[in-house]
Amino acid sequence: MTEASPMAGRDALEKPVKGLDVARIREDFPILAREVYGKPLVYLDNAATSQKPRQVIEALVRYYEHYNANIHRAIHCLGEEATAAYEEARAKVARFINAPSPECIVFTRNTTEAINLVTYTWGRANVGPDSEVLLTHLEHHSNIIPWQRLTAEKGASLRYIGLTEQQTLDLDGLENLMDARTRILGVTHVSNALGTINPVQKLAAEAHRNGAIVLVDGAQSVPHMPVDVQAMDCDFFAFSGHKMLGPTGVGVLYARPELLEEMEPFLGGGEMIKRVTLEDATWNDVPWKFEAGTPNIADVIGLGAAIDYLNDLGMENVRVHEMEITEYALRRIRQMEEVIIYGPPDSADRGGVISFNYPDLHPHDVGTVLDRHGVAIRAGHHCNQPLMRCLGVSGTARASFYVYNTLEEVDVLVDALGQARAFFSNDTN
Ligand code: C6P
Repeated sequence: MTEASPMAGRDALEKPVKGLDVARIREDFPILAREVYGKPLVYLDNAATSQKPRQVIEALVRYYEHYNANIHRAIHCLGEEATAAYEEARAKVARFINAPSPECIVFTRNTTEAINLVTYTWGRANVGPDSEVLLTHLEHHSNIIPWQRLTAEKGASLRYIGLTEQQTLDLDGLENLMDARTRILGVTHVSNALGTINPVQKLAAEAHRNGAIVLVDGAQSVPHMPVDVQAMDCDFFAFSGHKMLGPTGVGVLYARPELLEEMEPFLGGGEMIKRVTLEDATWNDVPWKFEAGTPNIADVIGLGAAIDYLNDLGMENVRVHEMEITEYALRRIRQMEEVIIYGPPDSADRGGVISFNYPDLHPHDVGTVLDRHGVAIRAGHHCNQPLMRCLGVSGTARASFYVYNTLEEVDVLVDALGQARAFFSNDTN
């Protein structure tokens, strides 16, 4: 174990984090004041879910205390206020990802449900026995399982773009990866397991040249960098509010308007209809055609507050901050000779995610020791079992950063990693 002392490393590597006033930001997050096992909480599990600022929590409380009502149906004042706030949140989401209009935005429960909506509706109508669905080895299970189920049901084939040695997508001969049978390419914008940022714009252009459409899983990009779905030229784009300072229970599906128009509804019930007889029904306009039943009103409004918060910070600044934290963490962890780091070497090619392992320690054991030092990371397969198989490991330890993380917290992580090494070395001696 050759770990440098955390503070020595800090002196050698310190670089002021530009872009965000992190001390001020931290004051907005009540949970960051708590301790875990008597140590200050160092929350580095942001790829799983982010913490919530007071502004988002207060938006939820304000809704429940002042204008809690069902939407789109009440003719009273509370119902009108709730409807306006819900639809305003839709408009905020649309502006945040530069969608052409709020009608392109469907609220779901999460990224997973958004992708399932696509496979159940667009997929069932457009994928047949002669079709191929193309995914990548970097996909989260959410962007694998729904396609496995669809292609099995339809007798279609499922293919994957593999990885280079640098654990980026192997796009050599990209033009040969797709052909006229390829109906859709499903690709994650940023890998939750490795942090790899994929060239989604280039992939979308190639897919369109082959007559295929593109679904981008944006669960790990929208919270962390500016996203422009029109510039990306994707057809579907899915993400979750809870990873971007918003409440759990709200996800988003962006779709090109003409696709939403031609797609059948996902779930049936109230809200998604225009006219119902005992025999049949006609559908509501998009996007409400896809939002059956009472939606998650409070949490959608909470997501709107999260977007306000991120807009105030500026997504360019968020990205700069995370790159600096990630770069610093990569340099510090690289000083620990034994630790294997996965994913692209350069912080410019990755989001704020670092996956790593001690070759002889189980990531769960490392995570448990870190937890005792107040450091929350994720350990395991990160819902990427096929990718872990490609890497030849059962799992990794993963630190993931966000707007409130500091260089000092990276030092605590590195110190705790050293403690984990020492703890298990003693254990085996
Ligand atoms: N990844 C992680 O710890 P849901 O659960 O539907 O909000 O998000 C699913 C999902 C889809 N795609 C990507 C790229 C993701 O990272 C996630 C969620 C979390 O990495 C929980 S497994």
